Amino acid sequence: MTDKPAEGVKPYHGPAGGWGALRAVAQAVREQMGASANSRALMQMNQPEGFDCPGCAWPDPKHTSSFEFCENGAKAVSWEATTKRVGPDFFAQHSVSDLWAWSDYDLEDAGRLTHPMRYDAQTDHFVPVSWDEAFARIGAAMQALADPNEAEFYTSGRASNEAAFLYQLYAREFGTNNFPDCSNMCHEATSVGLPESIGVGKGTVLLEDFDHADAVFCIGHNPGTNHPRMLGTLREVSRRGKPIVVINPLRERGLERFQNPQSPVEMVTLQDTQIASAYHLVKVGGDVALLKGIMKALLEADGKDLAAGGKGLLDRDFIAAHTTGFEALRADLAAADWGVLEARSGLDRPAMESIAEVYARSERVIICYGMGVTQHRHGTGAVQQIANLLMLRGNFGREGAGICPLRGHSNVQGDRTVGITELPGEAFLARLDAAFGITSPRAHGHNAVEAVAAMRDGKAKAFIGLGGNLAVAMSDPQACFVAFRKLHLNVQIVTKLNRTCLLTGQESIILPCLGRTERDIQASGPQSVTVEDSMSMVHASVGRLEPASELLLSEPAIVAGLAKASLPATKVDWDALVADYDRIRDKIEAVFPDFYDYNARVRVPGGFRLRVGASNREWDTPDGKAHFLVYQGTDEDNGRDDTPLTLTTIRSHDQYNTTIYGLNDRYRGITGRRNVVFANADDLAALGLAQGDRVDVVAGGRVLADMTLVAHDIARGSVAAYYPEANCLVGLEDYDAKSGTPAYKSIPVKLRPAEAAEAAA
Ligand SMILES: Nc1nc2c(c(=O)[nH]1)N[C@H]1C(S)=C(S)[C@@H](COP(=O)(O)OP(=O)(O)OC[C@H]3O[C@@H](n4cnc5c(=O)[nH]c(N)nc54)[C@H](O)[C@@H]3O)O[C@H]1N2
Ligand SMILES: Nc1nc2c(c(=O)[nH]1)N[C@H]1C(S)=C(S)[C@@H](COP(=O)(O)OP(=O)(O)OC[C@H]3O[C@@H](n4cnc5c(=O)[nH]c(N)nc54)[C@H](O)[C@@H]3O)O[C@H]1N2
Ligand SMILES: [Mo]
Repeated sequence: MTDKPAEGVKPYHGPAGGWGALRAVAQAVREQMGASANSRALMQMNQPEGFDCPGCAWPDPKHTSSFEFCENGAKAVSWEATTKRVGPDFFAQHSVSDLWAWSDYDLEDAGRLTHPMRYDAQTDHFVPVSWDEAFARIGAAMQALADPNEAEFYTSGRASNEAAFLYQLYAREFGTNNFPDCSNMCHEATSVGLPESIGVGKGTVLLEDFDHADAVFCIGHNPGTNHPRMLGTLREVSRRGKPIVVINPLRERGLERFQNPQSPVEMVTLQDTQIASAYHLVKVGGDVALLKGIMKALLEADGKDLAAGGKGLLDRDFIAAHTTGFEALRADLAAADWGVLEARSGLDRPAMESIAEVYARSERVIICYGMGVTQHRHGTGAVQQIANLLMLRGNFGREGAGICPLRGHSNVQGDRTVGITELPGEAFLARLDAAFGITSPRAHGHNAVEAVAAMRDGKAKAFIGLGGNLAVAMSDPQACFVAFRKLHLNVQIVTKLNRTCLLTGQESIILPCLGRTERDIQASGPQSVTVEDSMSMVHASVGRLEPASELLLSEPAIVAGLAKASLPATKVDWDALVADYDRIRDKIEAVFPDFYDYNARVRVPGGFRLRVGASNREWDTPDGKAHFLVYQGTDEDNGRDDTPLTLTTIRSHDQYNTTIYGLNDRYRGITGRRNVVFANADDLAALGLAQGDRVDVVAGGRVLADMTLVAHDIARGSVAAYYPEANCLVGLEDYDAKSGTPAYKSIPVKLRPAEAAEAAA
């Protein structure tokens, strides 16, 4: 079969970054902000006195003096600082049924929400409502619940520490630990897996460590799109001549070549920098097998070195002094069969040996990883194999070495730190109770999957979303839609309209809030909020733009309003806390001792770092040691006989999770469309298919209909499609049993000619 040209598909051969990135920023700014004064906002991003970029959680260089350019940060800001507005007129014009037919892109592109709105079922329109009435209606519905555990308190990771802390206080005083959180769909495998391994569920490196690393491994993340400022860091590693080993089923442009928009020389001379020194196309879902193969090769090489009279390749002092479980790991690796590891990982033994060789010869190694590792049925196991690999050579707690999970939302890590968790520990709850004179519930609550299941089963009746778009982000949108429509109360605290807002139940209310970029003035004057990045650095963020509407309230103010209305006998002085966010920070400090001198330390430019024990070889585990942990077998998804292909879901270059900025995916050569499936040309040939063919993607009884095939540089046996469109292929029950993370990136599928295309023919 020969490949047909497919509309909107043309391979991209340039570097990431460069003039293409600058052009894309100019276009985003023009479309969303016009010539408005808000364009200045871009220049205040990630400055000591400015606001924290809502784009990602990659840290800022210590002494940010000049604006650090980032295409996708600029898109995120212009999307929030848009001049388009969605107010009462908009809702009078469009019924909810009409809006439901709009695309996710069109819904958010309509602009910033300006008024609190409530759903009127008689007319099928959202109608304006005063803040007082909105709070009163919500309070009445919350008080009408038979049991506080019928309420779900969802958080998306943009909420500041201050907003998130008040939110968890509200929910716990109300009486539940139901905290479904975007983290449950993201790095939960890290939050659950790393504490068992090293005693802390966070990364252990600082940005400065990249200046000292002798090798960097990048497993399952796509920084050119999702953490663009990280490419500047990787570029420096590459220019120091240090290897960067990439493990990813797709050849991602940003991990191959980068033209730094910060470098006048590269921009003017059109030179670029090579990023990956070796690029291994692992099979989708094959990371556990690959990591085991690398460790097996390392142990074999170590044995040979010892036999030849060498010192061996392991850090035996570290293993003896700091760890348990080494012998069990060694036995598991010895028993692993090379043939199985090769089949499951898609890489041959020499490839795995070559990775082990780079690892063994590098004194100091950092391993970075993202969603390609966590979103599998074995996500926690894969994270723990990364920790094992690092421990074998003592790559924890020294300069230039450690583990670096790439966090998603700009404050997803901070939200967790200040108490957004469905599994709270007793010590924390006791301190919270003492600080406020309340009695928090002790029973553990729902995570994201459990929350949707409870709503579907009629056990949860109220949902409050502090940001996010859960019904679209979660697995199985059809099940989510049914679940949300059963609610007695659906409250969405958001900046823009999205599909979850349109899932109306008995009482449905949209509460518009200030964004990061905007001024937040309370009784005591202008306020700052604080956030924690991927490297546990806490710093302040101050918005300076004119709010999108004078009716907007800040997230802390909205949470306080909800709490007062839902809890007539509340013990908390909500108004005093909201009047001056320093008081919220004082309370955070009272509950979390790591935040000592919070208000003073956060006023130092650059902020401060929270303690991460493992960064100092202090293991906060029950026995005070780090643990090698065995993963039995390889994984259950790959190489199933009946499903020849495994589908992974990925982000395009023009989206922020469920927010679709545009229809292009520049580095993957896609223009003007998202309904494509990337596949290996040899797999297509073997299946009698070709690029340009229209297919249905089938996973059991689930179908993603009428997609166009694109031949791509992707591992054999692997196919990829965009999130969230492909979420209909993932069942609510498809998740990692240890962490609850949905298996968005290991979906066994088959392809068949599209029924729509056949019907048309
Ligand atoms: N511009 C922009 N920035 C963002 C976001 C956004 O949507 N847009 N989202 C934010 C959020 S919440 C998050 S969590 C992060 C996400 O950042 P990433 O973790 O980079 O997210 P993904 O696009 O899901 O892609 C992960 C990468 O994993 C690879 N991959 C897929 N399956 C596998 C596998 O089985 N094994 C391996 N080794 N690799 C695999 C894919 O090819 C892709 O390159 O980015 C954050 N930043
Ligand atoms: N198939 C598949 N599914 C996935 C993933 C995947 O890789 N594949 N990734 C998962 C991951 S990593 C994540 S994190 C989730 C994301 O899940 P969510 O966090 O629920 O989704 P977002 O798309 O980030 O939320 C976007 C909405 O947030 C609101 N918003 C934006 N800024 C603000 C703000 O400042 N304040 C408030 N209150 N609201 C704001 C806007 O109204 C916008 O519509 O999706 C998960 N789903
Ligand atoms: Mo995420």
